[in-house]
Amino acid sequence: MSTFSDRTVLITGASSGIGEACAFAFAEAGARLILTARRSQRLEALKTQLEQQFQAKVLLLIFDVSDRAAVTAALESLPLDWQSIDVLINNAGLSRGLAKLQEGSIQDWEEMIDTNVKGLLYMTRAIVPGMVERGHGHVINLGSIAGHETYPKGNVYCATKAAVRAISEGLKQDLLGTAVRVSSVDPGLVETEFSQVRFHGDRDRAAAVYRDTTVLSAADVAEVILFCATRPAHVNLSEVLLLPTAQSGATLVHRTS
Ligand code: NDP
Ligand code: 8X3
Repeated sequence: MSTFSDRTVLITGASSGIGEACAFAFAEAGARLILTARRSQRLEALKTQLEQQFQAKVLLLIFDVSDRAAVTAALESLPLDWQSIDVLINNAGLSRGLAKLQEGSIQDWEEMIDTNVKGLLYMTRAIVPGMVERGHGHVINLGSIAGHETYPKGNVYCATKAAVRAISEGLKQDLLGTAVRVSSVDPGLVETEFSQVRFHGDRDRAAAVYRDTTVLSAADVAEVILFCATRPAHVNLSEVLLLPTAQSGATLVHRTS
């Protein structure tokens, strides 16, 4: 029997990057998957691929995590046999802009705060009570090195990831005495669509972030998330800071030229 048979894993932000890589990793481990994001066509294509490659059971929910009513409606629409979520991977998130605070875009700030902090909270608030009731569950939040170290012009993005770190810590405290686990997986540089989103679609500027160095792949991060989720029930990996070998801090990146 595979590790995750009959276990249901909900992944936010599964249409790209780390979330998509988690979908592959958990499908291979035998999980039933609830995949969520806003881009439905991406998710439809992923569902077909996971069904063909792993015979995975996949259910899609298309919604914006920053829209509280949409979160509630999406989760309420789950068929009865999909409602018992065993693992929640709070991955949906983004950075917008890289600017001095005094010159920053308030719209960019609001999008980051609404998605990275409020969206994660809405999902957690809706799903964790069921985990407590059922006596098992695991919340895995995507933090970042940016939650450990603020870097110049990263101000609000770093603040949202510091908030994720505090929320993970607080949730672990509040769940003491239950069997529900909480992990924060905090990567350094990972090559995904992250920088394209940060730079509002400027591909050249995004590519420069990963120039002349070797960063993490989304699959590297998904492997660690799967590792967290497959420890024995009494083991809680609370925080994993996961950096490329070529990175030693938020702004310390070794480049070959
Ligand atoms: P991607 O841009 O590749 O993926 C982001 C995912 O989040 C997409 O699936 C996107 O789906 C989803 N998403 C964004 N906003 C919303 C929203 N409002 N509602 C629902 N879904 C949303 O980036 P990554 O895979 O790199 O990022 C995943 C997480 O990892 C983020 O939390 C990020 O902060 C974190 N992280 C990334 C690092 C990196 O260097 N790449 C390093 C450290 C942490 P859609 O647009 O279809 O809604
Ligand atoms: C993403 C990594 O360093 O670009 O959280 O903020 S970084």
